[in-house]
Amino acid sequence: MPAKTPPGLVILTGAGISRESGLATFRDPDGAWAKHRIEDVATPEAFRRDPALVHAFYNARRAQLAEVAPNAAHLALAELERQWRGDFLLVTQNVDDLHNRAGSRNLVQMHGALRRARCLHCEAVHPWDAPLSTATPCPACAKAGGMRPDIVWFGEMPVEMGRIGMALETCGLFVSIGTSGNVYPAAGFVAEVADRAWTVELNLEPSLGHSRFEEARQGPATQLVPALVEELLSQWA
Ligand code: BV8
Repeated sequence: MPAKTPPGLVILTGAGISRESGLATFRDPDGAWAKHRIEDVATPEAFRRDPALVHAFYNARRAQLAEVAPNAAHLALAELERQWRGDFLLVTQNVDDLHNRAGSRNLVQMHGALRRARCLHCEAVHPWDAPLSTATPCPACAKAGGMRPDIVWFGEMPVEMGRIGMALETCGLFVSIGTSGNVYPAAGFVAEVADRAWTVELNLEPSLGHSRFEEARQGPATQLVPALVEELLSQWA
């Protein structure tokens, strides 16, 4: 009797999964936004108003990536993807590169990536590790003044929403990890799949949307995620 094909699996992660790697979350008391209001650094208007402040905010976070590494939660998700025999998609709200470095491949960074820059003059996108400023010339069109982080700010459309929508359409398992459930459209995914998928939230504390999940487990990601991966793989080996 062939083993049953596992259901489609969609995993959503937020800043909480990177916390134990040493990256600040957004809304925790010591979070990245404790020092800045969202309106001052993560909107197109903020960038037009004070590009130097916005560049400084992202330059600091980009530079920090060189000092951190994926943790046990990131690595467990990469292992789950390698062994999962059904459809698998990892959707992250995070702009750090820790899932990429952990080996995740079926990965969508729906809010963009710190290690990419985009030119407002010619729309070219470039891998980017250096600091950005208004003086930075675009490697493609050579014009300065238009280089911005390739990050989705508030009021901007998240990327690959079609691919995410298709995965949500057919998933039977939805796992949310390390997100407060503040930001849409990501915070709305659980409601989209509730009628057809088993839904579980792994978070340090109950998120805003915890009651929408069939199960909510509290604890640090580096403990809860490897345990859930082991559970899923033994259930669907
Ligand atoms: C859009 C890039 C439409 C920047 C980010 C009213 C209602 C509904 C929606 C809206 C509304 N008003 C405005 C909106 C839309 C808006 C929105 O949702 N606003 C919120 C604030 C209400 N959304 C948008 O604008 C989105 N775009 O809607 O477009 C559209 C349609 C057509 C055409 C054009 C546009 C775009 C949103 C993207 C914004 N960019 N990031 C940057 O990174 O600097 S969002 C930002 O928040 C980050 O990506 C972050 O990941 C994300 C979500 O935060 P979390 O990841 O959840 O982080 P947080 O700190 O909040 O929570 C961490 C959690 O981890 C906590 O619960 C904590 O307990 C837990 N934790 C901590 N340690 C651990 C842990 N868990 C486990 N283990 C641990 N060790």
